[in-house]
Amino acid sequence: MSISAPSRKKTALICFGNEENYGLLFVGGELLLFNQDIKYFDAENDTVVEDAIMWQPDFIFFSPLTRFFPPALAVLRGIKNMLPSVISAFGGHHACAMPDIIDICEIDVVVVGPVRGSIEKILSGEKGVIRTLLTNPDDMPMPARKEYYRDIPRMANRYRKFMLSMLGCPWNCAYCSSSSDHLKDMYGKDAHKRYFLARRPMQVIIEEAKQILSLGNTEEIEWVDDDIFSGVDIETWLPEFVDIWEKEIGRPLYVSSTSTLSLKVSDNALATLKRIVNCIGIGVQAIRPESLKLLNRGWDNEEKMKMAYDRLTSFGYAVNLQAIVGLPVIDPVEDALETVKGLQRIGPGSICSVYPLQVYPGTMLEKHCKDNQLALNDLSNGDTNSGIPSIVFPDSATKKLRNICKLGTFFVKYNIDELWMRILINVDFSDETSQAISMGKYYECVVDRLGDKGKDIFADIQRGMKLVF
Ligand code: B12
Repeated sequence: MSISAPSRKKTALICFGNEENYGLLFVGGELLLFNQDIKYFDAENDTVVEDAIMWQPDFIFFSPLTRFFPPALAVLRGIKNMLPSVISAFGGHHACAMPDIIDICEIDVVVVGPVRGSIEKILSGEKGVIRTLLTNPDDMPMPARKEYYRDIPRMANRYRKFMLSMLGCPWNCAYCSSSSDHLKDMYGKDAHKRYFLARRPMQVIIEEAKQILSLGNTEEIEWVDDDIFSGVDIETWLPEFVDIWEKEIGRPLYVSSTSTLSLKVSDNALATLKRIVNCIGIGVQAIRPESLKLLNRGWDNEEKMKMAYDRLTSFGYAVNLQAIVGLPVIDPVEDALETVKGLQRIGPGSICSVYPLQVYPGTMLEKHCKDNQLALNDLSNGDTNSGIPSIVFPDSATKKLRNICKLGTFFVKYNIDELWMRILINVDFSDETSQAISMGKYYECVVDRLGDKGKDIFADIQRGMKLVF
């Protein structure tokens, strides 16, 4: 891409959380194409505001998920207080679903859509909501990982990195910000197909992976396509991808799918993919048919989930079953226990993760909660690791649901009897125990995927991150 060079300015990119801020890496990459000076700042450091001010940026860019929006505002206000002329811009999932955040006086620009097409406008002083065009995924720059790791070195040696080939999802789950209807509402049906359901070019993906390997220690890559088996080209794309990945990258992948598509994909594609994948996450989400319907997953059922689990394990895959509890039903705790018992039937002894339902802006569930006047819990901040569901339930139910999220991995892996599940979900865990359980859960997942190596990696993780529990 050739770009006429605007004058060189300084942009601070503010990163939240313990994981790579993938979207903001692309934004940095785009700024580099405009020959801009960029620096990433780690908002997990208490000194982030002072650090950013000291660098005297002209622009500050944010890409917070909903969970990080309040802390992002606090950092923004701290910086603007000392540098009132700095221009702030927001993008990413939360900003795209809530462009009205432009009414917050410290926010100067909100970008709805890909970064491509926005930078020239921001640099030339345009303010307000900037809507960019969705062309196709070729329009993505190379992520600025070199600069990101230079500025936030703790991320360079994180054992797991993230990559994707497809930006959107063919499914339409009620709780998800990347559900197809949500994206179609925002950008239109054609743009959804052209941009979100198409793939980034293979050589670009491989170049990105090579860059990751050259910049730090990486033990696995989480391939964050919402459903690895989606795409009309899947039967030709997968074998080509596996061949190149195996030859040129060689790191194991952790991928995600659904029962439907892992039953539909051919034996050949499944056997081929196994060469580079060590674990597949399968979204079970709920067991009761009416709960699945509420999540807009009426197309799924326990029989299909079981068949998919058996098929995947017969090809040698480790499977991580995933479920959501805290649904807006009359008896959320019973619903959750039925889900856990379903996980035990589908994958006895399997690794699983049980998450509390979070209600994100722009989703069908958000509308459902508004329409049905369901109150949302202030203590739930959009982070599933907190274990607290978004919807307000009586305190005793919230506690049990939180315990089900904490103990779900243990209940399923060790096939705990219902009697004991019912006893254990009543316990009041101290913070210390709660953290120990979260660590135990994390340990089981990492070791399940990476074997003995996972034990060393887990020790590193414990040293390098603040765990949310
Ligand atoms: C990759 C991914 C992850 C990775 C990396 C997360 C990260 N911090 O980057 C992992 C697996 C760690 C992860 C974890 C979580 N995730 Co996640 N994740 C995704 C996924 C699959 C892809 C997002 C992505 O990177 N896309 C590719 C990039 C390039 O696209 P993008 O972010 O939209 O950015 C483009 C534009 O928006 C624009 N842009 C973005 N920011 C900015 C800023 C400026 C200034 C400008 C100009 C432009 C711009 O430029 C980019 C390139 O065009 C999405 C689902 C999906 N398919 O979208 C969920 C998703 C983003 N995750 C989600 C959630 C909730 C989480 C968690 C909070 C879950 C939890 N555990 O509680 C955690 C948070 C962890 C953390 N500490 O950050 C939600 C977010 C919903 C919301 N409204 O907040 C999503 C949409 C899935 C869902 N359930 O709805 N996630």
